[in-house]
Amino acid sequence: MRFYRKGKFMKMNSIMAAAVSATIVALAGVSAAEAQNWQANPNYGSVSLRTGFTPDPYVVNVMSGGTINAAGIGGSCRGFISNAPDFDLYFTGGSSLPLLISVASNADTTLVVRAPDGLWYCDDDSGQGLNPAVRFNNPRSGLYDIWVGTYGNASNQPSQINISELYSQ
Ligand SMILES: [Ca+2]
Repeated sequence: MRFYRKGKFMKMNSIMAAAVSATIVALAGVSAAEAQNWQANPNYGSVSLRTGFTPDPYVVNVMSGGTINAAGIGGSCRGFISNAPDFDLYFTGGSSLPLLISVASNADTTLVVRAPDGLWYCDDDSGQGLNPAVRFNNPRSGLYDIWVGTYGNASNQPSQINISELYSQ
């Protein structure tokens, strides 16, 4: 089993990998088989935000979808995503506020986020309607790679990523 964690490449035997995976699930994130490439240039750019940023939410227009089935990441990951991230958030935390990443779309979208801890956090329908939302309490500073997936198929759908410390879409 091979995976990246904290930006460092590691190869582990299956017994160790199983033990690590069990720990990771308990933290609500999952390690990934890396079919998608979090290090690739994001499709729709990037931003650096510091806690207390305005305006809140920070909104990014993207197209959801791609050819990769996010279920291969494991955990609750669903939907079809692109190889490269759709958007990269460089976040500087330090307050008591959460970090909320959500999607607004007329389609059934999903979210895949690779957080600074090197783990993957996914959601399908926790936001408005059939849209996803991911919440990080006491968010770490660092890079959040964000994919917006299309549930059930590879079609590309107009979507907005909302990045907020106050509320999710
Ligand atoms: Ca959904």
